[in-house]
Amino acid sequence: MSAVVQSISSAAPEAERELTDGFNLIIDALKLNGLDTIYGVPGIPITDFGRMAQAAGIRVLSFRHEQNAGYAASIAGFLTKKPGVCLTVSAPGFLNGLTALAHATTNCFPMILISGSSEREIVDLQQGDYEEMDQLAVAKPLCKAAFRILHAQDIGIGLARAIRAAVSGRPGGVYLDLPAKLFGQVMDAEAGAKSLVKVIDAAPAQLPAPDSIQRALDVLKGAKRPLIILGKGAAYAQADDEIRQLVEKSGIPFLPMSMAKGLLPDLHPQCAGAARSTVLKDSDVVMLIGARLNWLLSHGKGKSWGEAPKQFIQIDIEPKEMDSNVEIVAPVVGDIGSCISALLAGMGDAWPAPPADWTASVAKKRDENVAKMAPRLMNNNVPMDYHGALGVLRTIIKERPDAILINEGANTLDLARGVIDMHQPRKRLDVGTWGVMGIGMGYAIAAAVETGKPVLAVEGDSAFGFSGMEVETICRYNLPICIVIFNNNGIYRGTDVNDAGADPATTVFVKDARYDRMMEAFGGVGVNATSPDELKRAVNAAMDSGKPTLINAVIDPTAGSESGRIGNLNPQSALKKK
Ligand code: ADP
Ligand code: TPW
Ligand code: MG
Repeated sequence: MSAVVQSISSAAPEAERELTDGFNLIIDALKLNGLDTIYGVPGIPITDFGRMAQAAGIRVLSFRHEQNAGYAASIAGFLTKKPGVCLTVSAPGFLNGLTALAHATTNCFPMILISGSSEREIVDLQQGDYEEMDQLAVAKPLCKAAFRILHAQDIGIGLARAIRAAVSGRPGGVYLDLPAKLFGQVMDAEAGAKSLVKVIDAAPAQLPAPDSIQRALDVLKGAKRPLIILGKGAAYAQADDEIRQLVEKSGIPFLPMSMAKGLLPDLHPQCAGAARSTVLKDSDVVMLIGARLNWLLSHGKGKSWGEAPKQFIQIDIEPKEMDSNVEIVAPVVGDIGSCISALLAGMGDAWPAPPADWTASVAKKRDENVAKMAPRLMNNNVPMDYHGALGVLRTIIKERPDAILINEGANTLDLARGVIDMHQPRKRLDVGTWGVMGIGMGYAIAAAVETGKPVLAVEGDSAFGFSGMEVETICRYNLPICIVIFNNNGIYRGTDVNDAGADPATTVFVKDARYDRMMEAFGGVGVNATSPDELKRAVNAAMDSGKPTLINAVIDPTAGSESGRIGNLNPQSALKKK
């Protein structure tokens, strides 16, 4: 650092020159690149940075725990296609934020975790600095890229690299390590301004090879029972019009993955959401658009995919994704917007409709399943079961299609995903690739902040507990968030008993807890709802008023099943007592 000051001081006397420092350069670099919101928790060495960023017009949202700030940043990235920024203090704060950074990487969301860190010289000699940790090394395996900036004049380049790494190609999490000393480093203001980089075309279009498009069209044309699967990569791409055109022009039934619901409305005549097992089993050609063949699609093989031979076409920006689980006969590598445009151009004006017996059988199956479900959703049972409560929420989302639905839990997640139809793109945000509990309040806050839309968070009582303290944050920023807790007294069910001793069973919580009072403690609205009618009234009032609201929806503790819909993944001991 002294070198910088010396070289400047040879040019002009100190007093006459305008100076800048690390604090200001980081703020200027963020603003220059349109990164105008930071989610974080203050402390050494970033307290002053947060204040200065706020004074400079950056929105700085202070959370109660870094993990929630990190989840907020990750979903901000998904919603905006700009990296969401999370700011943490060293070691413990950094580690708290790291879970969310890994989550962003796993889910292909662009995010930058910026963390203060302690002095390199002391860390590297392991001399026990305040909050000592080699954060860069710890972050590396969990993110797409990790950088450290040691000199003020490198801030511009450092942030540019972080932005590009986060949003280009397959998006992901990036770690940016800022040692405490950097913030106070002083340099000439003019040279500082020149050192900043406004990133041009951060995520350049990646055009697919023309022959890959032709190959895909040839396979698609030969299909007797084609299926399109839309994943959250397709939602992220914001190529909504192109995707709709492709689906409608091809006439092929489509199946949306959880966070792709609403990309085309769930009530679209070609939607096969309610005929999922049929289309997976019976299809002969499957075109994946921004969806991986991971556990959520049973790796593209096995019982749920049926006996009939299957051919996969895959559209993805990540070449290494191809053949990851099964052979991909037509890989199409590029960004989804460019790939779909090329497919549309190649289809011409006379694309043949898929065989009518296939589309008719899919539609029939779907309509049967929807009809079977309908009466259960209209029940007004007390205590409520999941279906009675979800029937109400389904109607509310239909009437308020621009509201954003956040969803986590086990039964609360799986049943809500199936029951609540989505009508617009990127309105359903949930546990993602890891099925992680704890995204709830971070996602809700970022969704409200980034979009200005009303937010409805449908939360299992366990799921909510992972981020529940952020209700204070919601009240502090007065965000239009309505939280509905499906309170069944525990994880999966509220009825487990421990016969071996006085401790409660491992999956149950305090009976009949009143989560609504947590919201009241911070000045928000709390409601205890015991029937679908009460629930409906309370949610509508919350959505109308925009006031922070928490509704404790009392759910029959016997209604859920172990692990929701994925109980098959749960290993069971054959040696277990009782
Ligand atoms: P889901 O969980 O909904 O099935 P995944 O997260 O498994 O979806 O898959 C998303 C895929 O989308 C990833 O493989 C990612 O590389 C890809 N992807 C993300 N953005 C784009 C884009 N703009 N263009 C093409 N592919 C993308
Ligand atoms: C970070 C394991 C999966 S689902 C769940 C847990 C703890 C809670 C289910 O209970 P909830 O829903 O929310 O009350 P319901 O309606 O079925 O009663 N830690 C993390 N992530 C996961 N997925 C777990 C633990 C889990
Ligand atoms: Mg529960």
